[in-house]
Amino acid sequence: MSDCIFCKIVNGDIPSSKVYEDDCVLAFNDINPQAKVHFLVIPKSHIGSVDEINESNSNVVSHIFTTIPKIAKKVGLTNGYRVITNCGQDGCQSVKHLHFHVLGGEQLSEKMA
Ligand code: DGP
Repeated sequence: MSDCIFCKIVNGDIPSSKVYEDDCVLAFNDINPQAKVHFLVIPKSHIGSVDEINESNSNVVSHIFTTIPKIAKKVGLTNGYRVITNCGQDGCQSVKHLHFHVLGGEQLSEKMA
């Protein structure tokens, strides 16, 4: 998607602080961190949100969730972390490219909403 910020990060048109990359997944530090450690994990192929996950693209989502614990270990999240994805307007999704926030590095709030 030519007008998608995260597709531009995948393509290298916008710089990012990468924490992990493979053939189908990219993880990079959030520009506006909400915790001591806050990175985003995205599929390289454009999926708009959780609402667009289906039988034909869910393999990359599965891959993301097997990759997150490996990245978490790599960046030192040994005491737990939180994984969040915002979806659509009510979910306050600002970037319309599926992404999973991984937050940690400190005790997080019990509140999620
Ligand atoms: P969400 O509200 O769930 O759509 O979160 C989008 C996140 O993306 C938000 O925490 C800030 C982050 N973000 C937006 N633009 C950029 C960018 O250009 N670079 C990086 N590293 N993060 C970005």
